[in-house]
Order: sequence, then structure tokens, then C-alpha cells
Amino acid sequence: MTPTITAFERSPDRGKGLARDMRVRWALEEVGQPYDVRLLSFKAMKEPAHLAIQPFGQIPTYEEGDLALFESGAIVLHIAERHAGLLPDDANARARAIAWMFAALNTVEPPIFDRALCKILERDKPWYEQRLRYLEDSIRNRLERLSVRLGDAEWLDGAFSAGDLLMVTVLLRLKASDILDEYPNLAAYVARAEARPAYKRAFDAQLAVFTAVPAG
Ligand code: GTB
Repeated sequence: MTPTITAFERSPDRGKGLARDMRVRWALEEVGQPYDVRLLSFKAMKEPAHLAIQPFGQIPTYEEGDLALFESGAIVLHIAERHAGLLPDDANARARAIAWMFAALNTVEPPIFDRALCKILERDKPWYEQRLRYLEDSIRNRLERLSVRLGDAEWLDGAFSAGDLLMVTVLLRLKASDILDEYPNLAAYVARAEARPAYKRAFDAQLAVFTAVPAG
């Protein structure tokens, strides 16, 4: 059965692939699972039909038969568990890959996402510079440790996994800043992931939504 995911009808990032449907699209492309996309307006995301699937009125969601899922991390884990290619077979290696998925979303993403929000929503506040510095220090703290752990390796723990997929989607949000370039092995890690054919297909698919929508 072909799963259906939801995505922004008009992504505020104008097709840069920063919204969280990108990680779900990428996971589906990595495992070779075709999918349909239901595009939602901000209004439709807050209507009962969508709230029944996503209690917070957000994208992405994932529907397959009588399964409806929300939370991008849970969706990527579901895809990785049901298809070969995103989690190792060895039980311990699999547990470690899942730990990296949690690390990406719980430990690395929060200061990166908060920085993006701060730059949009708090620019005119008296605490802006101080808070931005605090968030950037927190990001550097995480990236420093991540950079040390990655070292010269290609991926975080052996073969490319769902842990790398989520970590890279989180780090990509820093591409517009200079912060990622302070850690050349992390910048190269992100570039390596972006060069994966599955990443490119997912990126192009979400970009096509933006370019297909008339401006306005
Ligand atoms: N924890 C949830 C998950 O991982 O699925 C969070 C989902 C989420 O934040 N969804 C956002 C959303 O639906 C889109 S991705 N927001 C609408 C709302 O809450 O009303 C976050 C996002 C939004 C915009 C950009 N951008 O423009 O760059 C990037 C990321």
C-alpha cells in the first residue's frame, strides 16, 4: 500500500527543504518506497480532519492503511523498521542507530531550531543579542562533541543509518550560517549526505511543490 504523507502547500522556506516533511521524504526515498503527498494550507492544518491525525496541527503525518502517525522521528523510525536500509540488522548496532536518532532530535536539534526561531521572532526584543549568543554557544557545544565523535568516519556508527539521516536534516538548518563551517568534518558529513541520490530525489520533490505554486 502506498503511504500518504502531508507537507506544506506553501512552505515558508520557499523550497529549501527545511520543513520536517523532508526527513520523511528522504527516508522513503532511501528505502525505495513510493509515496503520495497531501499538501495542506495553514488553515487546513488546524481543521478537525488533520487534528485527528496530528493533535498539534502540524506537518508531517504518515498514513498507510489503517495506521496514521505523527512526529517526524516516529515516522522515520517506522519506515526504518519496516524496510531494509536504514537500520543495521545486528541488535546492538540497531539500538545505537536509534540512539543517534534521539540524539539528533533531543540533543542537537533544540538549540538549532530555537536559534532559527529567535532570528525570526525575537529580532526586535531587547534580549535578542544575548539570547542569540547563548543559543549559538549551545550549538557550538553540541557540534564540538559531535565533531569529535564523528572524527574521520563517514557516518556516525558504521553504515549510513536513520540516525545519520535525522542528524543531517538537523544540521542542514545551519547551512545558511557560518557555524557549520567551523567544523569541517561536520560540513563534509552533511555534504556527503546531500550527495546521496535519495536525498536529491527528496529535495527535488519538495522543491517542485514550491515552484509549482503560483506566487502570492
Ligand atoms: N515534533 C514535530 C515533528 O517532528 O513532526 C514538529 C513538527 C513541526 O514543527 N511542524 C511544522 C509545522 O507544521 C513544520 S516543520 N508548523 C506549523 C504550525 O505549527 O502551525 C518546522 C518548520 C517550519 C518552517 C520552516 N521554514 O520555513 O524554514 C522550517 C521548519
